[in-house]
Amino acid sequence: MNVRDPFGLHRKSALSIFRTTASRAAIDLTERAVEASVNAIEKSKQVADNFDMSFAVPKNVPSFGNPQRIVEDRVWGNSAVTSRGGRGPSQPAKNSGMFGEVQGRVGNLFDNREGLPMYKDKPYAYPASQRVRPIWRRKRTLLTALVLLSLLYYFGVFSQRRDTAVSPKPVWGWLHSSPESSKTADWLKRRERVVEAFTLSWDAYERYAWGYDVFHPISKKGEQMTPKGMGWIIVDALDTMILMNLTSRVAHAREWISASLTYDQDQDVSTFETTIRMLGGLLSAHYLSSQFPEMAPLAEDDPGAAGEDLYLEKAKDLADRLVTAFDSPSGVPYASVNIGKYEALPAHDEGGASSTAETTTLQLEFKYIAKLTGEKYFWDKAEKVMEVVDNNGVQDGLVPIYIHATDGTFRGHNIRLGSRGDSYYEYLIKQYLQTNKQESVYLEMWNESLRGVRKHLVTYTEPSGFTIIGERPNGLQGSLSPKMDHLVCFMPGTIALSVTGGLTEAEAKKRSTWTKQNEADMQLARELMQTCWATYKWMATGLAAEITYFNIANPPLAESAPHRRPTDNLDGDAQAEWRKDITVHAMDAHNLQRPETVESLFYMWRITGDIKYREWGWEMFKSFMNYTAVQDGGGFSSLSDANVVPPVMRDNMESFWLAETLKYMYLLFSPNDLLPLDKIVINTEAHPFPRFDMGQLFSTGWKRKPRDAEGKIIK
Ligand code: DMJ
Repeated sequence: MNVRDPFGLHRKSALSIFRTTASRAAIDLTERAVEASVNAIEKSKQVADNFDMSFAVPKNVPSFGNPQRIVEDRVWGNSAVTSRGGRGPSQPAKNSGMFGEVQGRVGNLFDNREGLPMYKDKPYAYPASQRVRPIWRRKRTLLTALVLLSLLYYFGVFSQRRDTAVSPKPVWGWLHSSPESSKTADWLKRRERVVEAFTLSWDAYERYAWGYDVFHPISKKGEQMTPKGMGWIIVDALDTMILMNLTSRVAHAREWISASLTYDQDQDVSTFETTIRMLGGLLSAHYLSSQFPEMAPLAEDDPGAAGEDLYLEKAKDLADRLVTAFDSPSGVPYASVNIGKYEALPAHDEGGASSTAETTTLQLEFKYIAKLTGEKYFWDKAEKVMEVVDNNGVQDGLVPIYIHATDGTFRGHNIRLGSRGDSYYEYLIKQYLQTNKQESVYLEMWNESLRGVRKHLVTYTEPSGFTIIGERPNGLQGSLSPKMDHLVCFMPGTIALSVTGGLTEAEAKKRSTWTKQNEADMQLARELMQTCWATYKWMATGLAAEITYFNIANPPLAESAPHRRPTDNLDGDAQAEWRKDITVHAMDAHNLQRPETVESLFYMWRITGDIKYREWGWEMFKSFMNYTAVQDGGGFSSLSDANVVPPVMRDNMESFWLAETLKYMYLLFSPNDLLPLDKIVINTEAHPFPRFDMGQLFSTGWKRKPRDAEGKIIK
């Protein structure tokens, strides 16, 4: 039962009441509605109780007499942010509505925010239950909503009986209207289409699987991953809703987090997935709601309000459980954690080794929570992993995809930028950016790796000359496999980000620091972006496969070799020459609604300003609308085969569809001052965090060992 909006979950009852006159059904349904109101009142009492619980003093509250805290207090006490009052008169009123008005101001807000608010500065003596309204107000809300609903009915807003009718897949008139040119396209209108897609998906989840971790949009069922659920979808999607200003949905999600989310569950969870999605989602919700109160404004989030630190309290609780993963002999985290028992567990396969990317894609999250809480152990443990990995002295910065938590050495020789390798590279450059470019060690490692990628993994396809990043399954001395996971498509955007640091290319070029290498790296980013786009265009649905193979020369062309370049226009018939370069195996033809290509399109648009990246994103979005929508208001599903029309549906909605894919679409069509790229860093699950200075408490606690030109350690 939904306290916020009783009609959200009891819509069927409410509709039927107003359709049927003087019938037994009407009486039954009226009774159900009354029962619903009573339940709502009961529930609100329970929620009130739970709110009390959730604002008990959190575990491991920092000691206020601790010297770390004194240093940080001084730093934060001086910051403009901590001294910021409540919402000022110039700020918009609650629910001020459409996006432009709210978000048009967001860019300017960055200018005045010099630091991060400090969680541990907050008093914990919150008054009890302030986030729950008195019951009489709940009743009034309920009655008002009933009256409104009846009016809507009589005005014909509900044209179908949603309780019984099986509605076909949604058909959007705009999908088939004549194409607009890039110049005349209304990008804000396109962005609204993205919001519509998001709300369709979210509302389906809310209706059919609320509180479940997994959503099957065709069978309209939910499933839990842990006994009481982890909020997998709710927490992952939360910051997208904040950005989209979907206030009532944010309120519902927040209420669930407050009342129902608990980590006291005897259950193993993935260290990596839980960190990037749940910890990342909570931290980013904390960031957006505390720094941008105009977005989806809720009184509970306001500075000084009882619920202000809800997301951060949950994040701290979760981080305390997850951090046990790092308690290995080497400091490299184990693959799983039993969150209820605070106990780490090695992987079940690969001799217990962890995935390299998984152990090195926790750092942004743990460093940010260290900064917010002043708890240095989060920082130290996350940072230690980087030292252990680097002390292996791999050739040319390219790491095998498994690593032993026991002794910190790599297992096997498989090198790739797809699964298990990808975000190791992503977090090198992002760690450098997160701390305002103060930790040059990560830039050095990123540059070494990018040189290694060019030298060992980049080649060109035949006959058209697409640039690809292949794999070395048997190490750098083995052959190059011309296989690219969709996951690799984070690279074009990340390369561009590394070149400009988040500035536009035009701005970066004006700086005296601009080099020929920067030029070459931007060119590589552009070429890879086109390749990723080609993997979409090649498919019958216009949606890329999970894995794509390419036709390459034997031996493969070196990155520096002269080569053809594909045409920019990838339209055309089935016989078009560029199609010969690509193969998709039947077993790889699924599309999991993954974000990496639109993520890169977003970075490429922001950095280069080339409108074609926005257009490609729009085309991709239309393909998702055309081919992944499901019947009866179920939202959207991933596909088991994206290379046939109609596609074979998979009956699963990935949480990153809401957290990442639609968020990047939304940002791609938004004005560029919404989350300026040179002020934030976005985690691998698309959760934005602020950049910050390390301050007096934090520093880089390790140095690279001396190494030769290939990156091997000099003994
Ligand atoms: C997401 O969970 C993250 O982007 C991760 O880094 C890779 N895989 C998925 C999306 O494809």
